[in-house]
Amino acid sequence: MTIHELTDQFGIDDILSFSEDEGGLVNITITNSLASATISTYSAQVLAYKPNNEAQDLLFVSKNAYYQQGKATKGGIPVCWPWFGPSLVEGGPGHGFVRACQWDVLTTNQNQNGTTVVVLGIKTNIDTQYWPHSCELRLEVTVGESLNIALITENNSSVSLTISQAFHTYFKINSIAKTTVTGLDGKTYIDKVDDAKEKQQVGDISITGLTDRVYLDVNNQLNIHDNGNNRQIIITSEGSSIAVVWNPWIQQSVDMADFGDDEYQNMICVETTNTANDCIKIAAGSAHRMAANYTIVKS
Ligand code: TA6
Repeated sequence: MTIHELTDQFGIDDILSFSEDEGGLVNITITNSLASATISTYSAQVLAYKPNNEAQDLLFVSKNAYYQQGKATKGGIPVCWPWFGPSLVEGGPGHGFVRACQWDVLTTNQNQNGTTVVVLGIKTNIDTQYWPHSCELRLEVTVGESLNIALITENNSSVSLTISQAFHTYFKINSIAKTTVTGLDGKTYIDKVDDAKEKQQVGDISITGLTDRVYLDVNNQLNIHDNGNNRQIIITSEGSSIAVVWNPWIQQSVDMADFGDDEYQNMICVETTNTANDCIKIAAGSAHRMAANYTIVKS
């Protein structure tokens, strides 16, 4: 659809508009009485979100990020589906393929409580490269005093399907040295930077080097203490029992072309995920919903 058609059908006066970036990708901009946000219709990726009373964005996007057909954009909330991590299919992309796909705008809505809701969707079928199964995927984004995001997978095929997935969320922080993550004390994690050994978290998480951990059986609330910004980010989740914590630190930052060498200091990924012992088997005709809510509070 053209920008004109999208605006006619889904635009909301003074609140929700569509625009095209230099590479021709279409973004939705929301500015309501509670918050502002930018959502890419290419990749169904929230790229920015800021409540009106907040100075800093919730989300980090790399200054070197790609905004191109066929490439993932590093930052915001990438949607990893139908697999998290290395491809299950030979030649397929890491973290699934829908973060480099055009999605459809299904609905937009302005609620009386001031929140704005956008629903994006994508369908797969027998002809879909890497995933020849009939599925319908919907991403519901609610922009208000907090940001709410839900990913619904409907299995419309005649067999059960197993997926892994994630909101690979990049949070913007003032300084990694002044940041801790709480809510995972005592949890078992798979340490991906130490031969996938199982370890036990003791106390809060501070990042002092390359960190890539898959925390198992987590509680549904985690907190990022962004002390350099005098704020806390509260993450609540539904339909997921795994949290991934990632910071690329110095060398991995240098190795990634779409990431600035020093940017590891200003981001942390805390990801709401279904992977490891929480891959989801969806029976034929059934659906699964994974959701996350992000609230910023002053500290
Ligand atoms: O979620 C953490 C992780 O799987 C890391 O292992 C790291 O390599 C990263 O994601 C890769 O993300 P990217 O967006 O670069 O594909």
